[in-house]
Amino acid sequence: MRQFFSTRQLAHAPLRELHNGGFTDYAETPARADAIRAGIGATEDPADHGTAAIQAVHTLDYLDFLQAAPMRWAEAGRPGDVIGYVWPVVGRRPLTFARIDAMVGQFSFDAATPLAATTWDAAYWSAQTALSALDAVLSGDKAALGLCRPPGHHAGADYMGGYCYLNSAAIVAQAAIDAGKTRVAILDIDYHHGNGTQDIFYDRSDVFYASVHADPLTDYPFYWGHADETGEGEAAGTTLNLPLPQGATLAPFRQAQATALEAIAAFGPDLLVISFGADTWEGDPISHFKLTTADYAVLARDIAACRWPSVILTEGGYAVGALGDNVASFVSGFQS
Ligand code: OKP
Ligand code: ZN
Repeated sequence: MRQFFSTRQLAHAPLRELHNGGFTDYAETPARADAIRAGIGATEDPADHGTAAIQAVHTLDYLDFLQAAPMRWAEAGRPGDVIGYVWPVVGRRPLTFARIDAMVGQFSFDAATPLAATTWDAAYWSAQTALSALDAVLSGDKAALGLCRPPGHHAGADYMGGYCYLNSAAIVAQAAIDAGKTRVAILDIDYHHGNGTQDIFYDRSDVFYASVHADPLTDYPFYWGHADETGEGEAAGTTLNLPLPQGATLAPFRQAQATALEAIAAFGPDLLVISFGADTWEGDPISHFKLTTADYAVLARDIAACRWPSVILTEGGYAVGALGDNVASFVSGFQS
């Protein structure tokens, strides 16, 4: 399987995040990418596809914000990375702000996603990595892997959050549609619900979003990913959320994934995008499922058996010592 990664994705390296009331070491580290590379072996540099595919998903004012905010933060005399403290909960209106604190609240939904001068380039190349994996599949490969770090599935059309800035899975799904595919499915098997991906395609009947994740009543991102969120308007029924309780092992996870695959089969996709997070692993420091390294090969075989051309994109996974083996196990299951 062709695998893509750019070392430019490593420069984004926030030090601290606001976690459960205090600042802690940032969990989404460059070392995660190094660990995955050590596990999966050689990767190819992605091609530069430019910004068109990114602009097909994200708004221009949000993209401007991602690139300019670190400079504005420094101009405001603030130390460290851009981080918000106030959000427009009641409703977001398209107001234009000059003050950085108002801007960051307008374009984010949490305080766990620091933005530095290095972030844009890393997120840009993470998206290019995803687009190169799509190219491989569009040119006939059964599957390809994008080592997407920073991850993407919490980022919406005009907001960052959950360590995510550009939504690579959404960018790939939209690029596939723009390349002539008529129906694309996204299977999200990260521990956390991909609220950004869901939001981007919530009213789109040509993109099916299915997610297996920790119940948002107990786990981040809390406000999205509940079973009664199923899509809106003509897209009603094209979002499927399958929350599981903390402590879930392979058996319930595999069963939920099978439910998702059945729904995707009924939808009849031309292409599958997989948001794969290894934070479902039993030893993950911020998550609470109980999958083993060998379980990822089982899950991957179940998906591969459906025979949809598949673009695999990495999302979370914070047990750095096991991350390479976990991603390698998933890839091996796809190939066998
Ligand atoms: C990103 B991905 C709460 C901290 C929340 C954010 C988790 C983002 C996960 N105490 N941390 O889906 O792996
Ligand atoms: Zn996650």
